[in-house]
Amino acid sequence: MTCFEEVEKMSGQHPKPVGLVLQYGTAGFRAKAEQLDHVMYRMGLLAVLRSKKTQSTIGVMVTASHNPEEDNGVKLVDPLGEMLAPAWEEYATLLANAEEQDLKSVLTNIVEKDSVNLQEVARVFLGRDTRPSSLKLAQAVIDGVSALGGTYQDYGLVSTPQLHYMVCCWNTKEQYGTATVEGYYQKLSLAFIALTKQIPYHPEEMRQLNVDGANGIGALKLQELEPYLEKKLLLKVHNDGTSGKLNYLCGADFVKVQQKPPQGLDMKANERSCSFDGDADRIVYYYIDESGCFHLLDGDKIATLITTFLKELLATADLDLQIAVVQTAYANGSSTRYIEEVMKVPVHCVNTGVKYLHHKAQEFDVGVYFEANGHGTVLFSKTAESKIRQMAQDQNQLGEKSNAAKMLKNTIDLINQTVGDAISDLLTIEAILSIKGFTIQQWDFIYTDLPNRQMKVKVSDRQVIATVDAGRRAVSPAGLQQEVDALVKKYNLSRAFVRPSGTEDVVRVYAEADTQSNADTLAHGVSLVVYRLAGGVGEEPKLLP
Ligand code: G16
Repeated sequence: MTCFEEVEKMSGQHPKPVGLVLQYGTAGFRAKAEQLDHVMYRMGLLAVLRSKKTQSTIGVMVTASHNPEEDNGVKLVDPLGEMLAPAWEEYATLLANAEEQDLKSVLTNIVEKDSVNLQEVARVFLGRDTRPSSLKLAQAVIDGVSALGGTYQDYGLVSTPQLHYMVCCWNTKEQYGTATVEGYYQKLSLAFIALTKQIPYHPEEMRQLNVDGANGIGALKLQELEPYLEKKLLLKVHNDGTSGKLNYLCGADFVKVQQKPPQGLDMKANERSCSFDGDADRIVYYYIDESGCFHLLDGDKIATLITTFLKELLATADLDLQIAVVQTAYANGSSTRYIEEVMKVPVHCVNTGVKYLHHKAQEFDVGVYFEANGHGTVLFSKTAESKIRQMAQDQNQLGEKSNAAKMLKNTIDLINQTVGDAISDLLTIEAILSIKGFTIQQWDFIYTDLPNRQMKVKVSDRQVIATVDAGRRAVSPAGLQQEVDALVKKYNLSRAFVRPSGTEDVVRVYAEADTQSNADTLAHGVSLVVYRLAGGVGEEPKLLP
């Protein structure tokens, strides 16, 4: 029996719902959990082929991240912990949508087109989030891996960035770190403690941080991490999954989009708080001031803080390394202006999706990338990393210069360079605030966000909207962009765009303007245009009360 015969035999246990068509979107497949069994099985197959092709271990993460608990999804992780290569995203889509009888020929085509040697061994690392559906779907992935003769290691409940980290560790023969969850905690906590070692213990209230775990995996993993932190940081984890529902009225996406605190977190004025998303790859910070006003510090503010810190250290260490920031269309206009004009750091705008930001950031010695939604990290080129490590070890370097190099080295070890990681970002931000002696208010005051609003519009087929210019201009349906432009002209400091989501069945609308009321009215006006010209379904979009 050939290996594909076993695949076909097993595939009967993972039937594809008739007529269902899915696409490998912004971050893998996302759909209602009950529609995904066949996709998981087939992604197990694809991971085996990818592993044979790259002669490396491949990661498969069962998660729908920020989506509602009823959804699920899958993200594939390439050898160095990056997102799956674009050509293989296409294979993933073809495989997921193949009818039962065509499965063998789709697999054969991939093998031939990419010259996959089926005799190679294959190894897959598997992880899952806390959704009730994830265990069963992870079993479907295992069935796929086994049907094609691959081996697997099941890490069970892990955050998405932990799985990325472990794939990278394993494939670099543990040069990047030890490929275990404990190895991850050890590496990050050692770097955090080393980075903050010159700072005396701050009073308890300054070391305390409220964390909204979105009732997901991040809450569990933070509780495991805390003992490693030697009380340098005191984490108060809320929405830890013991009672509430995943991502429901909580989590980074809720806080960012709604611009209000999550439920289940009782904050005192000026207390530092943050939210993770469902698979702990995003983080946003916030606080409430004495007058009860909510202040959000999103991915743009995080990018600004980290870039300021790194730029100062590079200058002190006298290291001539090129630093740049990568953002998307959702970046607040004030942040882009501040980074370019005040900090004099170049900013690049790319399509939404961490895979695009990551790729762009690889072009620089130090590439800081963050989406406004809190998804991001820092990449150091090989040259930058070796220059920094060399200087940090150099016994002849003294004083400020040597100290700066050591801090840069510890930052490299603290940052998860494989992908945006809420836990690693949290520790980096906390270390920087502590070193700089910044309160969250001082961080917030670096620049003032332009008021903005995001809305979602339901349409019958969101693919009727096509965009260019990093998602900032719509080229179809006809007339849509002209109407958006006309609305934007009515307001000061205004900007708006629409794009189809790659993770939810909606069209996203973003608007910013000089006042909150103008941003809200503009977003509403644009939503109505989308509803009218792009086949809106259900109720017309409403202006926020
Ligand atoms: C994913 C991607 C992010 C993207 C977000 C929303 O996040 O990893 O890069 O910004 O989806 O994408 P879209 O606007 O296309 O729906 P997550 O945290 O859900 O994996």
